[in-house]
Amino acid sequence: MLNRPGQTGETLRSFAQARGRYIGAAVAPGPLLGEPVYAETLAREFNMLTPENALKFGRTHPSRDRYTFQDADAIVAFAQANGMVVRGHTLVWHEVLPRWLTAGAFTRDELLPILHEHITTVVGRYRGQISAWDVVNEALGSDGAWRNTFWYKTIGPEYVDLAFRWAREADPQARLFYNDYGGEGMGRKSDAIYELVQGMRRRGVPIDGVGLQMHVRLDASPEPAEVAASLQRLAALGLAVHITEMDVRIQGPATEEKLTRQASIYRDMLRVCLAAENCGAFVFWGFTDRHSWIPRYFPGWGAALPFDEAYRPKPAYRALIEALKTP
Ligand code: 9MR
Repeated sequence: MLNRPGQTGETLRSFAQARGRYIGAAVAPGPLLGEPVYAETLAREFNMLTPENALKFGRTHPSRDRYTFQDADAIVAFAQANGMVVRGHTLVWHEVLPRWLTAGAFTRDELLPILHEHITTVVGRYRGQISAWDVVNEALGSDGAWRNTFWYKTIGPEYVDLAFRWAREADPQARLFYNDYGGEGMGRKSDAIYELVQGMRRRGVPIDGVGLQMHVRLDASPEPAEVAASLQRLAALGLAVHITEMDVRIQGPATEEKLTRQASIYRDMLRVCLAAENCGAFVFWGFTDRHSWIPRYFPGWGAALPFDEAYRPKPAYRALIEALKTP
């Protein structure tokens, strides 16, 4: 039988805290306010939260002259009430953009002040309350080339540097991250991320770290040694790393055997992070299989998180605890 967590005071949160690391989860306001066990589990197990969607451009800035912060405020208030820190996700991305923006036919000269105002308003509102921001998300494609996004097409690659400078001005205390997927190990994407942030450091752009998303599959996850090497070369640039969106998706029925293999992947990745001084936070993209983006985006896949649909800890949970307990 699985141990009920919490009874012994041995939680992800307590062990992570003891090691001076953050352990976090992406959260949605619906279950946070509507399902007591969701909120209880979060408060018990995590010391960092990331709003999964509530801070995206289309959510906070639905029309040109109107901002909405209700959902993000609820998540930030919950974090504060429970002594947790918040990762802000995300200021500049090519998805979840409102129509007024994408259909506005704005010129470069018009778009720059719009982006500046957006960043100043959103970061400024949570100044001192959001400890780290994913300033730019997924600017590079899977092949490592610039993604030809809404922002890139109109502004050019300088949008990245500008976004970081504006975010720094709006909250000098917040740690600023470039966040992307598929660059956790070594290879083309990882090299492209490295080169991007290396160039930013050289140009004096205020970047503090890289977010490695870590959306992986049971049958395809990065080699721990490669992730270690990737963390190491980012450390050599003076950059922190956060694992920002980890999940391990399983195809078909989640048998005991698959759950055991999933647990090893979680354990291995957390160990690599713990072994690296610059890896300060390890965040899951959700925490319960009851609320996960995976089944919606990958039909036939699921069971990607450390708690099952009934909020019971899975083998992955115990493997994570074990990794945190092992010096
Ligand atoms: O999990 C998020 C899902 O609920 C949203 O519908 C989707 C679009 O906003 O974004 C998902 O989160 C993504 C994150 O913001 C950036 N990295 C990839 C995540 C999974 O698609």
